[in-house]
Amino acid sequence: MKKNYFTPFFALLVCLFSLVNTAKASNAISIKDGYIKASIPGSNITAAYMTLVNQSDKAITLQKITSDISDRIEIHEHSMVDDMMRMRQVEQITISAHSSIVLEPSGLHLMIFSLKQQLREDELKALTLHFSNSTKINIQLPVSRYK
Ligand SMILES: [Cu+2]
Repeated sequence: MKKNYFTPFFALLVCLFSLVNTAKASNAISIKDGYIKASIPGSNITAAYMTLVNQSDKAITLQKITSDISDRIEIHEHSMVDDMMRMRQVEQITISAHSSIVLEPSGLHLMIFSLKQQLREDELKALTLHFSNSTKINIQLPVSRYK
């Protein structure tokens, strides 16, 4: 019986290609100045902030955030409505080519709901950022004091 060499070879090619692709994609994005606010005792909600830098010549979209610390992390935006600070969920954040977007306390932020444990100052917590083109980036963010 003739063996089918094509399928495993093709699978290997796909694997190699996706490895190269991932490496390229993660060079395209870098995360700076990230931190998670320590949670206030008794509260299971907090927020994370960071600067998303897109060094590539294509727009990249942050679509989802996952982590062991919570099953519900949303992208939110603060805005002033009738002199009141409001918060609304946004589905995704698109970072244009060669530009960056800042997530900060007065603007866009990651809202972390249903924390599975209290987050204390100086801990490091892992988040996975899921971007368009199936790119995933794992980051470690320091927990800093709540203000
Ligand atoms: Cu929020």
